[in-house]
Amino acid sequence: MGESSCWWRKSVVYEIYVRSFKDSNGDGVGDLNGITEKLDYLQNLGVDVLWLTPIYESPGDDNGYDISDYCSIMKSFGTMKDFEHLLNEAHRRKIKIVMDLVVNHTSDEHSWFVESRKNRDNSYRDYYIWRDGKEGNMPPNNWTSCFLGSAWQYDAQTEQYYLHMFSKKQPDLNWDYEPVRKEVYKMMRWWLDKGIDGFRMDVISLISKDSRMLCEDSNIKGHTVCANGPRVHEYLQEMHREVLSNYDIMTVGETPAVTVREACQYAANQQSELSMVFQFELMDVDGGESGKWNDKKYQLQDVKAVLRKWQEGLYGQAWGSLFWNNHDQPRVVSRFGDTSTKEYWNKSAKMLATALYLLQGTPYIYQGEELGMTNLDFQSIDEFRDIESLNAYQEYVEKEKSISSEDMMRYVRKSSRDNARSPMQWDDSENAGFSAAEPWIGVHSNYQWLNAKQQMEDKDSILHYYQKLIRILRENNIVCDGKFQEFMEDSPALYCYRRFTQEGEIVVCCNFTKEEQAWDERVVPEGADILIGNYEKHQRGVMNAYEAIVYQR
Ligand code: TEU
Repeated sequence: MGESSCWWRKSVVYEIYVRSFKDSNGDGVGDLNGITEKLDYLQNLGVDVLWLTPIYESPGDDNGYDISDYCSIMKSFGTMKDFEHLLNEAHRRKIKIVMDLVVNHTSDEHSWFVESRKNRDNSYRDYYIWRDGKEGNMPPNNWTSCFLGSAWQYDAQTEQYYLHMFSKKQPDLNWDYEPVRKEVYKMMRWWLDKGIDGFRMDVISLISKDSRMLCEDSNIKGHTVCANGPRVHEYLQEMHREVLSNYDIMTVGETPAVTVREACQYAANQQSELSMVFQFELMDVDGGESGKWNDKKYQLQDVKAVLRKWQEGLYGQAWGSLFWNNHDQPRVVSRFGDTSTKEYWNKSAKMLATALYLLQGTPYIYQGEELGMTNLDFQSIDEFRDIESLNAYQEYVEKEKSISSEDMMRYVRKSSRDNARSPMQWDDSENAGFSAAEPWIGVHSNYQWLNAKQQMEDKDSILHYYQKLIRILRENNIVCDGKFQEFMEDSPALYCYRRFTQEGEIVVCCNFTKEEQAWDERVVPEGADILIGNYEKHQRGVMNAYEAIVYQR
């Protein structure tokens, strides 16, 4: 597929965490018909593509990222008919649907694994990664899973260990075994033939394990060792040849621990693997992935350095994504903005969207971000549902006793994945209009004033600002193609850059602080107009608290 059909470069993606978006049948769990009900809302917002988190049959150990059947729908989400209806209704509104593809691992309840663990001669044995333990019945190496504990689980039935980079109910598939790849490609074609518009590929950078490393200890984390393994590009090129190249779709690779150089291979403009990468370096600026349970606050210079590196590194070579948060990350306005007053909350949420989405790359808006939804205010660990947070609490507070319960609660409220997973706040009725029943996870107590209904009526709302911004992102060639140049790189308060083509240029300036900042507006070209901003009146040369302003010539 040539570059000409890269429609996804001018698209705005909206991520839906299905379980928490809208419950249509009153069981406290979001579902497919709930999404269909809200398509008009999404069309109004102006997004082009919906990425649905996994909707397949799953025991739910990791909220659907543990799949037991790739070709059927999770019962609590609805039926295949409901899915087809959603797809049709979305397409009717010119909205595309991208599905989550989770093929680094399956659930241990998937029939392949049920077979695989039966005996060593089973024809599915090599679908997974089995190894003998080390002497003294120790795991083959010292890797830890992303959710803590060993990445190896002993299985008494066949007296071997299997590898799981995530929970022990998520055994890793063995991509070196050709039948696994064939099965995955077959399943992908099956979904594409139904008419879906692409895949978001879960931890796709981890699929190729270096077999020499599997029995070696290492002093870096297991999932970092596995990232960008020896045959990952070979497999993705094979997948592209056999499946992806036959459809006009978008593919986005979730690629933890990817370098700019690797990204230029995964998502090269020539398109022999994926449409774009989704990388996490920005999420590391405050401890993020490498040690999220802490109090660390970000520094604007670190944010700017990461953005600069990726803007310059991918330009003209490859394509990337722009995101502030997703279903695994805390809420952007709580993390990078200011929720201390309603005024600052409103202004900083708009400023953050402006700062990021006018860069080059496909924007990913996470449900509720367009309302400025905030981190949770849960008081007790019992209110959390996320396996990662619960395991960490158990490990550090209860087992190791290395963190006090009070500190850990603060860290969890800052970094837990559940911050993003509380129910979407639709209105001020009970359960925020998400469900008629008690939701599977608590609603944020601020729903009475922070909700979609209120913001639809309020012209100054974050929602209206997102609508306006999205319209610009979809139409503006400079935003899509322009080269990036930064001003005032060293400023710890202002983020200021220009994007330019031969056609014209835009200049963006954002104040990340509540203090007024002086800005030398000579960088704004003569005759430029204001394209968008979050203050009614902009005072030349002065950036107000959390002000964002964009000029275009
Ligand atoms: O996340 C993969 C990933 O890179 C994790 O390190 C993630 O960033 C972590 O959850 C942050 O705390 C994907 C999915 O997005 C996540 O929801 C799944 O739990 C995980 O894969 C396993 O499928």
